[in-house]
Amino acid sequence: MEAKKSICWFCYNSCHLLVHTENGRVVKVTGDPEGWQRGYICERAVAAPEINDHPERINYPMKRVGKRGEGKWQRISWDQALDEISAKLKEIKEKYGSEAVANTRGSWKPSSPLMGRFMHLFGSPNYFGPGHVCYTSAMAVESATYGTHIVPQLYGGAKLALMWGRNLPQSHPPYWPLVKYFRKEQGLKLVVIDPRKSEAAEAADIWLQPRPGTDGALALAFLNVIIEENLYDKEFVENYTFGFDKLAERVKEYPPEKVAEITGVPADKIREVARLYAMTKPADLMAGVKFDQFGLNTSQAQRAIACLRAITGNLNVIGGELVHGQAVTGIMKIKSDTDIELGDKLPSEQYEKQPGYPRFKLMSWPTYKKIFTKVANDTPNWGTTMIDNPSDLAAAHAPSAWRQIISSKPYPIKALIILHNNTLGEHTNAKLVYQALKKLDLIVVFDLFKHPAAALADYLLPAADWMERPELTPTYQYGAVNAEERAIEPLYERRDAYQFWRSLGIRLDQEEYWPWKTMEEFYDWRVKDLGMSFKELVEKVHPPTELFRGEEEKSEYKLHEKYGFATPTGKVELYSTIFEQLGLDPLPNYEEPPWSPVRTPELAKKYPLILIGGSKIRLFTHTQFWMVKSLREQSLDWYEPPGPNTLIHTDTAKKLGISDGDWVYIENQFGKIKQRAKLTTKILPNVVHCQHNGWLPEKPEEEPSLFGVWESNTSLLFDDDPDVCDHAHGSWPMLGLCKVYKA
Ligand SMILES: Nc1nc2c(c(=O)[nH]1)N[C@H]1C(S)=C(S)[C@@H](COP(=O)(O)OP(=O)(O)OC[C@H]3O[C@@H](n4cnc5c(=O)[nH]c(N)nc54)[C@H](O)[C@@H]3O)O[C@H]1N2
Ligand SMILES: Nc1nc2c(c(=O)[nH]1)N[C@H]1C(S)=C(S)[C@@H](COP(=O)(O)OP(=O)(O)OC[C@H]3O[C@@H](n4cnc5c(=O)[nH]c(N)nc54)[C@H](O)[C@@H]3O)O[C@H]1N2
Ligand code: SF4
Ligand SMILES: [Mo]
Repeated sequence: MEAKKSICWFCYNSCHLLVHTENGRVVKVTGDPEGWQRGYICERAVAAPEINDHPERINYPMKRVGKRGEGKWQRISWDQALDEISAKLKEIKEKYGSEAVANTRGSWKPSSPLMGRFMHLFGSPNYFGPGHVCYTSAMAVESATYGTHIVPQLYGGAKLALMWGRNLPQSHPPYWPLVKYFRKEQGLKLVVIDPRKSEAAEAADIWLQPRPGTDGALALAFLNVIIEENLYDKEFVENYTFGFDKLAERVKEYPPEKVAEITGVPADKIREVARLYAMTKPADLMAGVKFDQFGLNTSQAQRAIACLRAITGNLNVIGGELVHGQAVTGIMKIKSDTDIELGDKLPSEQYEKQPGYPRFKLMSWPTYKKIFTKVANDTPNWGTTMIDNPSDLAAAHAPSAWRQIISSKPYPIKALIILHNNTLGEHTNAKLVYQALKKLDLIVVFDLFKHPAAALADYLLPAADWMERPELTPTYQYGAVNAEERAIEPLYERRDAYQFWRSLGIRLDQEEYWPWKTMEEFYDWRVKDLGMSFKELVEKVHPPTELFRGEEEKSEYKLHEKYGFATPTGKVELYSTIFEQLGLDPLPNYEEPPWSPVRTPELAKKYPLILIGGSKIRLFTHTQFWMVKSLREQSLDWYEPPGPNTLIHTDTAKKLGISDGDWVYIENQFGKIKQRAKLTTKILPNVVHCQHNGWLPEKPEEEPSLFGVWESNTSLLFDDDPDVCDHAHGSWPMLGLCKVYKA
């Protein structure tokens, strides 16, 4: 048996693991004691051998033979698949223009920039994914405020962790032991803000329980207290911020008493946490993904916490938050995502065609090019352009894209390449996505497993998983580089994403841009400027070190003292001139969620409970792994016969005549799903929380079932109409109203 060092991509936490192999097969996976996470491994990675050769994996290219969704497939060769797909893409391009070809993907993967490269060379700006509701929108707002996004420091050196809408023990399991360690060794205090008493909340020194989606108001009240009580960092505010007086004026509108009414958090608690955050230095305000999912108020809530970090002097200090461009100049010798993506190859008239533009300007190619890149380039000695994955930051707006596929207005979109994305399980408004999928002339799915949207595909292509491909990602988190060779050669006819895009690219006149035959050769090119090969780099980075953090950054974090911030004013913009330029409110404000007891009281009479959901579960990654037997067996939250659970307060359930384990309908103006009630006292009495599984892999593939995607999928209960999306970047809401009753 041989132990190969590897990096897990079952979720973005990127744990360093040892993959034990025998005769080219994975037999066991364990945590790497030399890894950044010091040997930690979660249940999903323990199940990796089972996932690597799971009977339901896609192992060969398959072509649809029956009608779409009929479940009839024929095995074909890779060459046949690629020849036919590329011929169809060419035909669509000639008939409708290159923008008629689109791509959707799921959570970011190291291969994502390769998609950008293919699409830019092809001439289409139409790629979209969950970035709007998963950090990228926050990164865009941080970029407008600070010049680039922030880099978390895993709480090292922090005295206070403000864990806001985030539940580390489930979503970032390798970090949780670190938090516990820092609590013991460096007296780290923990404040958790969550409508649910999560595991993190159970362990907290202080737990605030706001009404879902009112976090923007809470942040404004914190700003109010900190400014009114003179608790801000005067030196930083004076020298490095722009628009403090205007911010001070604005936050007068949000005194704790008023915000207590909005949020349900008592005014004295608001004051207590505001004071604690301002006075405990350094403090790390780690906001979770919920901050990207409020709908209308999302960007302004993100702005409010961006201002909080700045005025309390927590930027660019150890234990606070680092600003990206200044933190990692040392690893800039590795070809970046921007270098890979070749965004400049896409003609500017194509940028403007992105669905969602010009309504949602902040995340768009024109803003990325004309504002962000320009400011970064104009700021001397700025470590990097403001962000390293432009095709994420400047992605098309998915809700607008789905609508455009259906209407063909202002121009048709005819083909969709789907990569690592459970499209019907993950995207809000699954019914609309379904209609859009049915309209397409070509659907290609490149994935590990057949998911509900894959059941509607014309071609299914087998993807290699992380054990079967090499890895190279500069990780800003700890100034190191993740570089590992393949643990095993891909089984069956699976291929890595580099092979996939290259073999399509060379069939579509892109040969000169794909000169490297393998992913390893491509990585040799990426690390060339380090003066070593990829293989040599792999040997050098064990254990992962701070090798690539420049000397300057190691000794002195406060680089803004030398370089300022890459914003139009060169300062942290509490008053955002970029928002102003884009016709948006330059100061943070609060808006109610699209549907709430306050905004839509009539609707709330019909649907009296607030619906949240989708909190991450350690055993699963979103809609993934629900077919993995060993993981299901460990899941105490999952009922058999199959049923994801809905958390409901015991008192509320009693009033509704619901007992623990009962099948219940969760219904609202958008749809109805069935889950099993799990009674708890750890949630607000007027809030219910639905588990997000998205599908039931054991159900039939054929329509109308599509792997049970219409049964318990929370995406059926949220809407993504552009009118309920955030004004600046268009992120869509993942909360709403509902009623619950026994099925
Ligand atoms: N095991 C596992 N780990 C994962 C993933 C996974 O699927 N499985 N996914 C990864 C990905 S892509 C992401 S984005 C991260 C996300 O990880 P996190 O940022 O931790 O996000 P969630 O788990 O969605 O939600 C965290 C908490 O927010 C609370 N919450 C819900 N609504 C509100 C609200 O309105 N206000 C506040 N303040 N809190 C609210 C929930 O009750 C929950 O406890 O996890 C990553 N890690
Ligand atoms: N209702 C609701 N919707 C949500 C959320 C929610 O909380 N509730 N969360 C949102 C968030 S934060 C995110 S990030 C998105 C996630 O959206 P997705 O990333 O689409 O979600 P997953 O369910 O993880 O599906 C990933 C797909 O990638 C495949 N896959 C995994 N590894 C690989 C690989 O290495 N190569 C290839 N080619 N395929 C691979 C899996 O088999 C699976 O089909 O969902 C968003 N949608
Ligand atoms: S937390 Fe688990 S699934 Fe995520 S990278 Fe680490 S080992 Fe893999
Ligand atoms: Mo995410």
